[in-house]
Amino acid sequence: MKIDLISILPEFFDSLDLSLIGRAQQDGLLEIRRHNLRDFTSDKHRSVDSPPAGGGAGMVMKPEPWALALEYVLAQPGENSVNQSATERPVLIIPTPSGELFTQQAAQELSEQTHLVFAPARFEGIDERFTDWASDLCEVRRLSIGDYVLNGGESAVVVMVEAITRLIPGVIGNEASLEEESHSDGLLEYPVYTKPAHWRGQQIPDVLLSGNHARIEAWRRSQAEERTQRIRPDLWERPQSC
Ligand code: 6GU
Repeated sequence: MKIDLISILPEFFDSLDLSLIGRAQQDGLLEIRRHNLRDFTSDKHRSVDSPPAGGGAGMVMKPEPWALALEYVLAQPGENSVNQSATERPVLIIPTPSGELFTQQAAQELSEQTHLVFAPARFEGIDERFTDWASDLCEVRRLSIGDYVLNGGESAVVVMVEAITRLIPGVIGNEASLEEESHSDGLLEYPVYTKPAHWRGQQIPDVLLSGNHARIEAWRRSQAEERTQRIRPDLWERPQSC
């Protein structure tokens, strides 16, 4: 998978070179490229924002630097082993608190794509005409990571890239763990324990020491269901995927 990140703060994404995502890049499973939006300006001050049409507080990002940056990343060929199908449209992700909710299902869908471009805005957002213009070149998705407001979309990009790329085969070492974690089956994950069996006056539930795998599985399922009903009744009421 090829991922382009366009921002006025490209250093924000340095954490993506660490740990499993860093390794996946070294292994050629993933190619993450960062671009400074200001490189696509032509004025002396490299300005990317301007006051909102119609007045009001804050500043709005001008569409032209974004359009030039998007044209640039779409014209770049992928490197060696990171292949891209010519038929598949790239997906442009615009992080915004006014977008649709980024869920595990969205992460799964996006993990099956070959080329993602992220356009995180600062200030009050990007001129809406950029989105309309870009939809001729890409599939555009406006996504929010939750019902709260961040100073800019960069931290949301780090969250989304991590959630998406860990679903690419080979990125995390232990693929089986993907099936058991929270949200993969529409439920929150069951509680987990490790040795020692007695710790500061608390014990591991007996069933986990029984060696009876069917009983252990049934116990975990009922714990996951109980936890989901108690902590996230909204998830419980939604139809479950498995
Ligand atoms: Cl994607 N961006 C910003 N700025 N705030 C957010 C968000 C995104 N998702 C939730 N809040």
